[in-house]
Amino acid sequence: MQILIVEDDAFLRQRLAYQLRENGYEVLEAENAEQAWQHILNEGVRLVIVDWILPGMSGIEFIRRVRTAELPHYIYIIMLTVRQAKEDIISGLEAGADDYITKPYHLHELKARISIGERILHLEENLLQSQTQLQELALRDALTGLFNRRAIYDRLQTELERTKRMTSSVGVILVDIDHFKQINDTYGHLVGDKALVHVAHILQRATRPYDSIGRWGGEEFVIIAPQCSLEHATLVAERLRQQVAASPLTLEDGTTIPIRLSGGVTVVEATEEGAPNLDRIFQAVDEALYAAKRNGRNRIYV
Ligand code: GH3
Ligand code: MG
Ligand code: MG
Ligand code: MG
Ligand code: MG
Repeated sequence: MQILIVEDDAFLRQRLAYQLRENGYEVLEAENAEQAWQHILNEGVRLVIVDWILPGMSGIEFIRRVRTAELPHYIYIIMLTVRQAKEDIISGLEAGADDYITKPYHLHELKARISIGERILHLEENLLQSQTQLQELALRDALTGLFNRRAIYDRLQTELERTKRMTSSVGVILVDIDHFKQINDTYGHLVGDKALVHVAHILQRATRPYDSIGRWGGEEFVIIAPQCSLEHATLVAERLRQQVAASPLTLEDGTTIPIRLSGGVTVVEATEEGAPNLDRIFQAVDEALYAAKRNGRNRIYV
């Protein structure tokens, strides 16, 4: 834990810095508010002990600046000052200080108050972490770990925006497992789930890291391939079909279950006028997929 001491009295500052370092803290020092502000911006300081009376910007003004700034993290601020009138304490806290200690300070008490700050900062850290995890989770399909339908929609939207600037095209592939219902009916729903996870892994392995793969519906998967011509997208889809066909699902008892895919492919050209309509794109791959189904399955159509 890094602590920033903002104190213009060099003797006081150095003594406090020494004491805190002795107690295992990493300490940064600033002799005025401007220096302190730079430390916050550049060093990612999270806990500050600040004097009230400083040359230039006062401790109170500094606190107000921190509180009104849009910083990525909360800054825990302890005001440490000789001013001990009730109204001063109130002003300090109202300006945004989290705690207020008067000089001369008692080191043990100061350390106890620093630990309050550490607890608050840890709470914030945990909160941010679980928020990030939730946001990531909200993009994923629970069974396969692939992107879900909404995330794939967003990805395609983002790719299309990028495409407008880069004059490249985006390939969109929709694949659907053939006669998947039969796998469920013959081996049960759990094995059906295994087959979905199995196919998801193959799709992930067989595509480029910057392709986005999502579960579009029950046994349908979408691949968004940036910077990809129609020819190339068709090759990719064909490769996926072949790899799935060549990798049957093997159960624990040795049973092997062949899996086949049908697929539809389309490409969105960068030259296309205006913002391409996402629904129209998915309609195009859907129609291609159903043509592949009608014409015998286990094949890719454009
Ligand atoms: P087709 O070749 O025409 O695509 O035939 P199909 O049997 O694959 O297609 P159909 O749409 O008739 O059946 C899809 C099946 O997928 C029906 C549904 O119960 C099953 N399904 C959908 N989601 C899941 C899932 O999460 N797990 C399992 N095990 N089955 C699912
Ligand atoms: Mg001072
Ligand atoms: Mg199917
Ligand atoms: Mg069907
Ligand atoms: Mg289907």
